[in-house]
Amino acid sequence: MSVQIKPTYEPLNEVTVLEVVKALDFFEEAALSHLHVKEIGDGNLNLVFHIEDQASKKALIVKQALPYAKVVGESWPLTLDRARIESEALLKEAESVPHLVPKVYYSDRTLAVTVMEDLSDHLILRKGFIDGHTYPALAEDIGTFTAKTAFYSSDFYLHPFEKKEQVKRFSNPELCKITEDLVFTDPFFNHDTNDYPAELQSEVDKIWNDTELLREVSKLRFSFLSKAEILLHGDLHTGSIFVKENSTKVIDPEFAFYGPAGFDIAHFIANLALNYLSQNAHAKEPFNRESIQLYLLQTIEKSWDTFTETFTQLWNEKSTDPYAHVDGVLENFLQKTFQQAIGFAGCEIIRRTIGLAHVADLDTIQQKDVELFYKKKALELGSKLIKNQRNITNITELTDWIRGA
Ligand code: SR1
Ligand code: MG
Repeated sequence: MSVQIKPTYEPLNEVTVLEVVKALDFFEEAALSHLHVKEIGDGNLNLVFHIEDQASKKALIVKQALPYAKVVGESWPLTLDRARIESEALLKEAESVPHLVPKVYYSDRTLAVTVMEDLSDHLILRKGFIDGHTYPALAEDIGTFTAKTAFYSSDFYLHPFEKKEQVKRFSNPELCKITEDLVFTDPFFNHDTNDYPAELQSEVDKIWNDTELLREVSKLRFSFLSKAEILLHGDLHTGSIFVKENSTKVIDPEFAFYGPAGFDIAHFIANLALNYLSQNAHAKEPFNRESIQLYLLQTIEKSWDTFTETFTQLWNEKSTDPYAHVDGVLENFLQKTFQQAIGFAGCEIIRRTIGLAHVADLDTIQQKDVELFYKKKALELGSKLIKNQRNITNITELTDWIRGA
C-alpha cells in the first residue's frame, strides 16, 4: 500500500493512530468508527498500538519509532531510520522464512511506522518461559530462522554486488552503537549506564580486572564492529520472539545489520541460559524445574543442530562460493561461528545481569538473596564462556557448562 498519511513526523497517540489505519484498506468501512485502540508497547524504544474491530476480531499492530530511546527519555536521541530497517528486515526475512515473521501490511518512512500482523494469540517467549511453559517447535524454528536468514544474505549465496548493496541498505550505525556500548563495552568498565546491586560489586570488580577476559571481549567487539558476514536480526533475545504451542514469530528486527554469523543464535542461547538459571527460583516444584531446565538445554542443542544442518543443506545445494566443495571449508566456517557464538553469548549474559537493560528472568526473582545468588552464577557463566570459547568444541559441551553453572 502506498499512501502518504502525514507530511511530517509526529508521535502518534491512541486517537491519531486511527488516521494511519483508516488510510489503509484493512478494516471494513463500517468498523472504522468504533475500532478499539490500545498502546501496548512495553519494550525499551517504541510505541506499539493494538487496533481491533471487536465485532469481527480482526486486528493489526501499528509500531512507531520515537526519536529517542523510550527506556531513558528524550536525553537519548535515536534515529527514526530504525523503523525503515525493521520493516525492510521483516520483508527480507519473509523471503526465506515467511512462516516465522509477522506479515508487514504497510510502512511509512515519514511517520517511522510499520503496520503489521497482530500476534495477540501468541505470548512473548520470555514470559512463557518464566511462567514455566515449553514450546516444542521453538528449537527447530529458531535454528531454521537463523540458518536461512544467514545463508541467503551471505557471500556464500549472493553475488558480491548484491551483497554489498544489502550491506549498504542495512547500515544501522546508531542501533549498532547501542550494542557496541551496552553489550561489548560498558559492562566491562565502570560506566554510568551499568545497573547492579551493591552486593555484586566484588563479582563486578573481578570482571573489570580480568585482563584475559577483557582481551577476549575486545576481540568479540571488534568482530561485531567489522565483520559484515550476514544480515542479522541484531537483538534476538526471548523478548523478540512470540510463541504459541506450535508457532514461532521473530519480531522486532530494528537492530538488523550485516554482522558476524554467530551473533543471533548466541543471543538466543544466552537468554535460554539466563532462564535456565532463573528456573531454580521460579519453578514451583523440583519436578517442574528439572523438566523445564532439561527442555531449555535440549532446545539450545536442537536449535544449534538445526542451524548447522539447515545451513549445510543450503550450502550443498545452493552455494555459489568457488571453494564450497573443498573439504573443510564449510566445517571451518561453522566451527569459527560456533566458537564466536559462545563468546557473544557470554557477553549477552553479563550485560543482561549488570548492564543497562536487564532480563525479567533474573530481576523478578522474589527473594533478594536468591536473586543475588543466581546473578553471581550468571556472571561466572558469562565469564567462563568468553574465556573458554576455543575449548568448547561442540554444543553438548556448551550445555554441560550451562548445566554445571
Ligand atoms: C536502550 S535499548 C536497550 C536494549 O533494548 C534492546 O532490546 C536491545 O537489547 C538494547 O540493547
Ligand atoms: Mg526490541
